[in-house]
Amino acid sequence: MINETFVASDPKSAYEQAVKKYGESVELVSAKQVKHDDGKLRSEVVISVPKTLFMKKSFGDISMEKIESNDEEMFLEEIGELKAQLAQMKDGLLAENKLGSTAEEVKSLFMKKGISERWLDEIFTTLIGSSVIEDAPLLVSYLLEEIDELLNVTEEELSMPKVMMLVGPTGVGKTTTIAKLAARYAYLLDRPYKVALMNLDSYKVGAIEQLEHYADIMQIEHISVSSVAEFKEKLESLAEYDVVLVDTAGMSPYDTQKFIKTVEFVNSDIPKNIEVHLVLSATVKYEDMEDIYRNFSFLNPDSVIISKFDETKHLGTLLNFMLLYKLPMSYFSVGQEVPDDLLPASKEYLLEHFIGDVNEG
Ligand SMILES: Nc1nc2c(ncn2[C@@H]2O[C@H](COP(=O)(O)OP(=O)(O)OP(=O)(O)O)[C@@H](O)[C@H]2O)c(=O)[nH]1
Ligand SMILES: [Mg+2]
Repeated sequence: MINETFVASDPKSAYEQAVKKYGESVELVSAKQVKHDDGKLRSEVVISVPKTLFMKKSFGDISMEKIESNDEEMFLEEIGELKAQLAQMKDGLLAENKLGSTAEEVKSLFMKKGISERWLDEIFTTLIGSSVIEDAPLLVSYLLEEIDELLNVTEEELSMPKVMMLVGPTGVGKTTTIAKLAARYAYLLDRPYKVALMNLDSYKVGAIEQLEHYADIMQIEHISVSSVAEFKEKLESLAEYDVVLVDTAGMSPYDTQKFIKTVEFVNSDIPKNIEVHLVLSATVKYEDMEDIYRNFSFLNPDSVIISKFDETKHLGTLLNFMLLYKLPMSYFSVGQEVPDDLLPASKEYLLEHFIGDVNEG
């Protein structure tokens, strides 16, 4: 695949240029706003297309053989060989220093619980030769400590006015979590914070009503906006609010148009600090994780809110996501009740639940 950057005054036009050139099947890699030398902000959208399509669209029908010179082919072949050799060496190392049955058992237990072999192998290679590797309880504690060290938690910080935007796949609990956060900030902390709720557009019938309903019950300001200009304007009018919680429509990782639209809001030049929280269900499937990360990462999430903790005992897949992508966690949603079922993120809580699962074997 080849990446190509398209530049325009806004991300939507930049993306449209890409679609015009390559068709609807372009894969979005990133979208951001960049200040150019002339001082103007422009949007850069990076897309990825198969190399053959790139050649065809960029150089017309010039024979591919000419472009793919012998040199390049040889170079690629050499890289391929080197890669294969490296993989062989790594396998050899692990096989040679055979882990031993205790370590193999612990490894397969963690793998069964959802932790990736790649991550485990990295840790085990550093332990080969040490006594830790022969003592199962010690080894389990060691692995848990490693996990604990790699996890990150963001402190709840409300001293500066801010906008918190919740994004994430469909149905993960964004709107419910917004209601819980609103109640927490407005009524449950050391002092009442001034909170407003905002809906970005209404992609779905009933989406606005759901948030409005919570706002009514809690007697909190609720606003719905449908354009970036309106977003900026409303935020200016909410200048004296401590927190503006922004609800967005659920996005399938493949719904490029919604991403492009949301990027425009995230990157807009607004008067307040904007924090993007990716809401991820604890029940996330291993095979969906990578797509979710790849697509939502271009909204530059500051942290992850984990929802539906109560719906699964198996947290390995989720832990694996946190270990791989190293995003800090901000809150845990542990049930449907507003406002009770919300906790500030805690490593202890996550690890305790994971250990419970590991102990069950
Ligand atoms: N068990 C459980 N259910 C939850 C939790 N959080 C939300 N839900 C439920 O999940 C369902 C969807 O919640 P919403 O808040 O509407 O999810 P959403 O992400 O806003 O959905 P879309 O806007 O459609 O993308 C509702 O039935 C919620 O009650 C949780 O932590 N645990
Ligand atoms: Mg919703």
